[in-house]
Amino acid sequence: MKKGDKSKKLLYLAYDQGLEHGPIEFNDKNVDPAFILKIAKRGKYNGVIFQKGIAEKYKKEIKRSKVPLIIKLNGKTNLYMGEPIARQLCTVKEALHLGAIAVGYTIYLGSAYESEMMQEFEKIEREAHENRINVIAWIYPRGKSIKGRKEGELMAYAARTALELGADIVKLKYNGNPKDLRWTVKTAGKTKVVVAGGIKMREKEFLKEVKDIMGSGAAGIAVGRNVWQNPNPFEVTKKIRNIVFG
Ligand code: FBP
Repeated sequence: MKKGDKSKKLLYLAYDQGLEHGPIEFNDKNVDPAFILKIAKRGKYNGVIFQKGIAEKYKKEIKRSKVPLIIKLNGKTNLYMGEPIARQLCTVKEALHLGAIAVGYTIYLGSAYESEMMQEFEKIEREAHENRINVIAWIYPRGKSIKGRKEGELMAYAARTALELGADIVKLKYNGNPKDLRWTVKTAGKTKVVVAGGIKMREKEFLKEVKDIMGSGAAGIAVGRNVWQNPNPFEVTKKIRNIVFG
């Protein structure tokens, strides 16, 4: 991806929910990372997002599929309680070794541990850029401090934080308001905005949301559950592609 080129559209397939939410979200088919790779390959996704463990264990399948690999460098389970923090679990060096074309890292904006995550992110970013790979910042406002703050404002704050920190791409959650997202994209400057898919919704509603997201100037989406929980992941991918690249 050319730095600062906001015109290139992006479609990523996220599959780190096994760690973040647990296998409760999977069925007999989508529990298998090899099936996810099939969706990503056939759907010509710009990248599939895995944690290090899956990237290691399915190295052969990933290589064979030729799907660009993005490794999420930090994470946590949803059993953890307290102020949100996700620490680094994989290094940039390991990700490069596994063939990653980009790395991702979550910062819980507003958390009592925000500064720790920002500092870890900064080190990762420096190493990634030295090695000429992109860094995607998942920026999710969370924790006690954000209570009472407007979602739209926080979304724009997340985007601006990503720009200030030097992320190439920011992945954030959409508040459902296209006007707020338009402003968010502006605040991100040369950092590209991709929107997370969120909890599984009716296909029609989800596609409408993707239209709004793209209409607001976002670079694309990084979707998980709304694709691999869909009974027809290949079909819904085609529809999403038509909106994102169409
Ligand atoms: P979905 O499209 O399934 O929502 O995935 C996007 C994502 O950012 C994943 O990468 C991650 O596992 C999950 O959402 C985290 O969601 P949350 O922190 O809200 O539980």
